[in-house]
Amino acid sequence: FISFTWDDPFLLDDQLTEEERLIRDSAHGFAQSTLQPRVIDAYREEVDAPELFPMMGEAGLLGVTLSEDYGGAGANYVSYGLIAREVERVDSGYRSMMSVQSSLVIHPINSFGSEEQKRKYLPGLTAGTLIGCFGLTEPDAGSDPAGMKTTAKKTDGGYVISGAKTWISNAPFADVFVVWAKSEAHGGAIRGFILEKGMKGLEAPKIKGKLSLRASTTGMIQMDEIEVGEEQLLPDVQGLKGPFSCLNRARYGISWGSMGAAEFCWHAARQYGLDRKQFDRPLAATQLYQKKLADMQTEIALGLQASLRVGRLMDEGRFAPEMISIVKRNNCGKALDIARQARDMHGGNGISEEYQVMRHMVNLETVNTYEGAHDVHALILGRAQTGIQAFF
Ligand code: TGC
Ligand code: FAD
Repeated sequence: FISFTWDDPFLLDDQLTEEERLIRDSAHGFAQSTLQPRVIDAYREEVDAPELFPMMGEAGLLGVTLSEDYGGAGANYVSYGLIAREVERVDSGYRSMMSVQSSLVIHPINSFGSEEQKRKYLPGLTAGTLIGCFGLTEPDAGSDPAGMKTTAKKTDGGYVISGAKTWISNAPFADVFVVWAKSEAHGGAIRGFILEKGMKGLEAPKIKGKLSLRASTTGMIQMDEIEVGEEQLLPDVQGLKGPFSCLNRARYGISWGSMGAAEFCWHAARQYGLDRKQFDRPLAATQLYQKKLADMQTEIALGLQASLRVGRLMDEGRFAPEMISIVKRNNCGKALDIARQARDMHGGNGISEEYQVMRHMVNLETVNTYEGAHDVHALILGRAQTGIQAFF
């Protein structure tokens, strides 16, 4: 047998291509040199950081799966997942900024947009000189987006859009808003529209006082009879499969990202246990401490392996959304458990910002809720295996 690599138990690294390893290493370098030094202050002060988008763009982190024609890297979904893992190793909020831009703004414009829309928005979005946001959730329609109240009414040559979206990442400083509305002209079907900062009737106030994901800016989108031309409609999709196909990609990325946050917490707890002595021996010399480390190692190794498998299937065009529900639900839930354990294993120091585990822990509360809450993914999986709808 070979010697065991404690921090890569199933030799995930061996299962990556040379190109994937290069992308992973470059994302790791950017995350550690540019994001890590600022995150503790940014989180405490709830800083808005739009300047990070062009920096992420230059580092090649935005729209990696997009073809090079529109400024992407033409990379695969495994690479996208590896980037999410490296960014979220620093903070879930920074990964959020990136994954909204890539999966929820660049993807729908690329997949459902006209050639003019692609040429107009995609190069700026991949460069990070344009910032995007995705408006699906409403005050009265969270887990059930079919209940949305935002409407698009037909006018001569366009639409009038009215409604409110809430809990929207990047909205307060976004230039490009992909919003979903029920369109009367299409029999009440949900359609996607691209709004732009500065349009009359569009406001995006910041939601202040978040106790989680404080390094990522979140806001509302208030739409008061915004008049747009026909060219702002995403022409090539109709119905909930439009936003859901974006969510597939973002949820998949989150399955990797949450494991990055969990790995940070695991490594921190291991090191803390080796360094800190109580009762004349390191904490890591106790059975309880080692059992917790073993549990963390096991869940992370299994979670990463599962995400890699789903990524490979996505790259082969053989994935089902339910596969993504399994890894999003499992990895977020397990990461949250691991972060809570790591916080406990740090004792009193665990509540200090300096040790960073508690920041990850409270971030993961959001990650477990957004992009389909933990229990909502259970219902998706329950429906897939029983054929019975248990949402209502
Ligand atoms: P349902 O009847 O199941 O489906 C309606 C239509 O959609 C199609 N569909 C999908 N298509 C692609 N991918 C998927 N995953 C799909 N799931 C469903 C389906 O085939 C059908 O198409 P058609 O042509 O027959 O009309 O719809 P439902 O209303 O029963 O769905 C229920 C449920 C609970 C599964 C769904 O509403 C759900 O997933 N809710 C969770 C909502 C959610 O995840 N919101 C996320 C908002 S965005 C966000 O959180 C961003 S945070 C990002 C960050 O900062 O990182
Ligand atoms: P609810 O749907 O009210 O759910 C509350 C609880 O009830 C949850 O535990 C849920 O699991 C449970 N529940 C709901 N329905 C059922 C059921 N049928 N059976 C059993 N239990 C159920 N949205 C966007 O569109 N774009 C964004 O960029 C975005 N960014 C976000 C950023 C942050 C920081 C946060 C916190 C949220 C963001 N969201 C975004 C919104 C997010 O997707 C929603 O919060 C999420 O979908 C849950 O909706 P809700 O908050 O209305 O909770």
